[in-house]
Amino acid sequence: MKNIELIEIPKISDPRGNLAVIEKDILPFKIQRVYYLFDVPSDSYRGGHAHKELYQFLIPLAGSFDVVLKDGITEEKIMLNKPTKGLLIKPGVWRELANFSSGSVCLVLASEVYFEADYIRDYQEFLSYVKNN
Ligand code: T46
Repeated sequence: MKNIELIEIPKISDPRGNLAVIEKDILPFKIQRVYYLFDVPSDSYRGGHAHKELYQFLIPLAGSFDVVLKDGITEEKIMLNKPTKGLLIKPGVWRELANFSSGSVCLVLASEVYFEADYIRDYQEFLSYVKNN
């Protein structure tokens, strides 16, 4: 699917513990906001929306979870389970997050501050939006 990309985060291996680093060239946007999902019950479902302008980079800092992605034509499910592999989601992609493992943490780097008007939270509205854009 276009508008999504799995990106490897450079890692510095060390017997004292590994270090992964995200510098500005890795992402196609300037980070304006950072948030994270934690203490997520395993039967919980998050997302269920798309964004009009927002770029986001999701990193499974701990544990694992599934991300279902829809662009109005195709659908893809990606399991994120490595803190050195993140998922870039560009605008116009519906996302649903589920199957969170115990203790999982999802870190999100975002291109804009929080702005509710950027969300499309209705799936039918999303389908019309992608058809017309
Ligand atoms: C996304 C997935 C991966 C804020 O006040 N500021 C924020 O930065 C965010 C992200 C949320 N909120 C408020 C809005 C809602 O009242 O927190 C509440 C929960 O947000 P939401 O239901 O959108 O949470 P998720 O986990 O379903 O979705 C979030 C992001 O909103 C979304 O952009 O892609 O994580």
